[in-house]
Amino acid sequence: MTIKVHERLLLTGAAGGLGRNLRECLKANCTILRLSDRVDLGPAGPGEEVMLADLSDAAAVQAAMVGVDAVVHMGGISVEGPFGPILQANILGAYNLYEAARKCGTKRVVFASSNHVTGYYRQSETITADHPPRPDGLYGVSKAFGEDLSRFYFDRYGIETACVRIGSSFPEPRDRRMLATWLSYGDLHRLITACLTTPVLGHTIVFGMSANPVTWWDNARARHIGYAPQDSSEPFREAMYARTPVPDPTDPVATHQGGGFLRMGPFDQE
Ligand code: NAI
Ligand code: 15L
Repeated sequence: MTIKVHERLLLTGAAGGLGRNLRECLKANCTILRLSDRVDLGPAGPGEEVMLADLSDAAAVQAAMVGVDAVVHMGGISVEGPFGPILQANILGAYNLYEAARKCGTKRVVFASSNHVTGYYRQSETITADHPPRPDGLYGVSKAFGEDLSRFYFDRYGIETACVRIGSSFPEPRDRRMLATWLSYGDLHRLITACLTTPVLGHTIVFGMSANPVTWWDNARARHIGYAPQDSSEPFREAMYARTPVPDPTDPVATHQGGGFLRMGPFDQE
């Protein structure tokens, strides 16, 4: 018999690429999986509840949090863009989520942070979770805010959080840069499961990466949660090199960890 670690688990951003992918695997960790997004999710399946909520709406987020033991927070703006939507979804949204967790007694959050918190480090550098943030845009700044906010809610209220700085989580690497940043869906499942099931999480920052042989991130801190990646981008390298041109060595795509995000913006305010 499988022991369900959490009675009710909330997955935000359930309609997104990673949310859709996590939906089935998260059920192994809970009795009831509550799915939330701001867009239609269709009907709830067995063992599921659906509650739509815009993250910028404090009352709606609070309602979605009632009875929830742990949250996998995938919802929000997931790319660089104008500040307005990022402010509402990622900054106000993170505040609403942690306030709701505090009021509802929710114990643990897995926060989908991003490698763009540290995108201004060069690809020639290897960084750890202790390196100061160097966001490569407003999106990265919003994720850095979420990380700091989660630290405060742990220190003040004891809400545990794993900030997972996801690299590039897609079925396969899409460009040469992603050979270093790729997180397979299988390893995504393993990592999120480790964050949810480790007995003591505390507050931690981990890099969401597979066992890629070329990497810019030292993930030693992830060991205490028991994450052991099983996939690697290496099998994709030869075909990737064959079908993509060698990038201009002065282009951020080839020089900085955040790649093309460094070229985005500024944006007109919405
Ligand atoms: P996605 O863009 O496919 O999904 C995000 C979901 O959040 C969408 O379903 C969207 O409707 C929802 N959302 C956006 N604004 C909202 C709001 N105001 N209220 C409620 N819901 C809202 O993104 P994806 O790829 O699934 O990523 C999931 C999370 O992981 C995001 O937070 C993203 O920043 C983070 N991440 C993803 C990476 C990847 O490689 N896929 C890399 C690094 C971070
Ligand atoms: C991210 O933070 C984005 O959510 C995702 O769409 C990718 O662009 C990823 O970073 C990346 O850096 O490849």
